[in-house]
Amino acid sequence: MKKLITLALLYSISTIAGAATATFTEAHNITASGVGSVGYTSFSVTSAGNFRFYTMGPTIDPFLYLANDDGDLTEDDIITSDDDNCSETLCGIAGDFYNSIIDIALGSGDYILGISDYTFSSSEFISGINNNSRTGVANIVISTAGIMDPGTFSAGANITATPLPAAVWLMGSGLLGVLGLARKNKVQAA
Ligand SMILES: [Ca+2]
Ligand SMILES: [Ca+2]
Ligand SMILES: [Ca+2]
Repeated sequence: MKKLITLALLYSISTIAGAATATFTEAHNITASGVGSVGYTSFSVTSAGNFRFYTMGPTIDPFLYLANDDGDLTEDDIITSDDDNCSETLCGIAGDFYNSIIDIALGSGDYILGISDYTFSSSEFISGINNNSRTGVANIVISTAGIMDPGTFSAGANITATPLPAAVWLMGSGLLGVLGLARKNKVQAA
């Protein structure tokens, strides 16, 4: 699972009170089976607020999961999921079915979204492997336009989505490798 998480782009999101509502979109090419049959979008909330997550999948019937991202995706990380609750006005049609939407208040922390074609079980979300009858490009949209608690969200907020370059991941894993090597050498020298 760790491998899939590091393959996903990482976004840092902060809400700025009073700023305009913003959205960020990541496209996933949902394949019929194997790696690629589930799309993941990882993000961090740096400032607690209300968020909206929705799908735009014109050819698949999207199903969306939201989970805490502790680096090891397990069933107990799942916060919620949705299949068909997004209006066609907001999300468009989806493979003759409907898109998904999650409106929720989140505290600061790391999270992960997973999208695939219905049916999409929690164990398939965890494993990253689903067998899909519909395939194609589907978008996960992150927005601060969540309306779960409009009383505290009237001014809107701003998402600062900063995709972490792949080089940072490579550098990170390279650094871990160097550290591991250094430790190994130390043990051998001792
Ligand atoms: Ca976990
Ligand atoms: Ca759906
Ligand atoms: Ca499926």
